[in-house]
Amino acid sequence: MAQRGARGLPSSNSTSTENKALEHVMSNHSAKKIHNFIDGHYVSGSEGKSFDDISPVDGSLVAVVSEASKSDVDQAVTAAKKALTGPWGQMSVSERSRLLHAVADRIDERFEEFLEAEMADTGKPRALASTVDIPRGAANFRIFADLIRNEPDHVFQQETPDGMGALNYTVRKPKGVIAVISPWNLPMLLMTWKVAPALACGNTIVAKPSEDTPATAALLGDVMNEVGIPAGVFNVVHGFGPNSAGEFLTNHPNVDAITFTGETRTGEAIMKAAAVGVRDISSELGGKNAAIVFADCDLDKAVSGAVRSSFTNCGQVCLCTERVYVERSIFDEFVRRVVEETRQLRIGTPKGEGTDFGPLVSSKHRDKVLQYFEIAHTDGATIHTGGGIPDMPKELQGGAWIEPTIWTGLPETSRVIREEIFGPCCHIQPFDAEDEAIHMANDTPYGLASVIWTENLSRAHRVAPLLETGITWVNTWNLRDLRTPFGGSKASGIGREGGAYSLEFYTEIKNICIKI
Ligand code: NAD
Ligand code: 6OD
Repeated sequence: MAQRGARGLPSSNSTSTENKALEHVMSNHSAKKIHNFIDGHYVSGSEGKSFDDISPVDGSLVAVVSEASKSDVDQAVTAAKKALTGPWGQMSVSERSRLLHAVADRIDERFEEFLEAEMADTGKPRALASTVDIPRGAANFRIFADLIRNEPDHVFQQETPDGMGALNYTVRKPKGVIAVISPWNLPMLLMTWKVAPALACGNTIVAKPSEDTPATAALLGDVMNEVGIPAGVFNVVHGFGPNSAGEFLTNHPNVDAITFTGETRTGEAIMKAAAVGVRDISSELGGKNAAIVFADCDLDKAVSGAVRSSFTNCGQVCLCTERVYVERSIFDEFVRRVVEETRQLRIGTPKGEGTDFGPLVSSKHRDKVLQYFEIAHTDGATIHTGGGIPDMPKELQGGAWIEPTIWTGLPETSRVIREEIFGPCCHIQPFDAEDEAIHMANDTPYGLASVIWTENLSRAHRVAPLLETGITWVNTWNLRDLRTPFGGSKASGIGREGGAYSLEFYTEIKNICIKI
């Protein structure tokens, strides 16, 4: 958990810190520092404030992070604005694309550093971060570097009364300075999911990573410098949301558009900020995702799929399944087998032998999740496995450890079923009819993702479109093709990103009409 002001009294040492790689890159020495990255330089906060980045594994200090003041955020936005008209603004699409490929290549070359940084901040298992988070960071740059070179403009031949006609054609222009606000659950993956298309489209960026996970964003600044992205094109400010860097950034009048991933309530606050000046916003928000398991499923696949979709990253993926609806004839067997498989998850440290389940991101988040464990108990849930804090060795007891937890027997009205928990838990409910399952799956304010397990193709085609979510997976979970639209319905967000859909958000399309 990031601790505000833990060592945060203003100090006189608020001077600019030139690019001293060792200072911000993770090392084995204590008192690592993470600075803001503004106009191509690492700088401490001008008010000298900082906060602690705490390890979720054992509660130790990972780094001390410089908190950006209002004036630092202003400097970052000013640098980004200026960079729009510098070499970056003049650069050809192919040169931009080449630079983004170079960023991806450099992430690959510095893979271990990114991996260490991500594991230190999040506590997630090496097996996960090394196959998902960091490779996806590089992949995000590659896909948009290629896409921008291949996206066609549109031409409309128009008939006119004089018979001569007119030619309309579209051109794409960058939107300008983009504020990228990202969460802690997949820090590198989700930040680059927005940074890469924004840069591909020629925008400049001020990114504000989560206060809990600042390290990979900080490293990315160094990579940008190494490959020759001009100063000011990519900036990073660290801090919190309200009355801190997040709010200073989204309220800044020279920010042209805001792209946000995080909680629905934060999304509402940011939408209000975006309304001033009529700025565009893309928001990827919370979820309360359902899976429907039909009796005609492949049970082996459905059982391991459900375990994966509920417990990957300790349940901290916005796409994770917290509600599972199972056809009554297979309910008992499904519950028994899911519980059996869940009990085999190996809880441990990121580098521990065979670890596939780490801690939550922070003690603060664990307190929130444990409150729902309490509510489940009060509302009469049957706890099949988990339900509390696991016994951990003494040296890890300061960490945010929690047990993967499975419940049955709750009413659909329980807060455990209605609200996003964002932890390693799921509730399994029986159903008798297809319509009933669809109704229960849709009976939520959220609409991010859903999963169907069935071997009946007609049923899959019939049910999938009826689920009110941005994506429905059939017989799989979290299989991502980066060209496809990604986003949520209802309270899970506004807009779609991914492939050409990202270009819609990150460019201003202009029509040019030439009378012949
Ligand atoms: P959060 O909303 O608390 O914080 C996200 C970011 O917003 C952080 O960087 C935070 O500092 C910043 N922030 C907070 N208040 C702000 C404000 N008033 N103005 C500007 N910035 C502000 O979310 P979190 O706890 O970091 O992440 C977990 C949430 O994110 C869950 O709800 C999860 O479902 C959601 N999420 C959604 C997706 C998606 O693609 N739909 C992906 C990942 C996470
Ligand atoms: O895979 C992605 O592109 C994406 N945006 C995933 C979001 C995961 C939420 O935690």
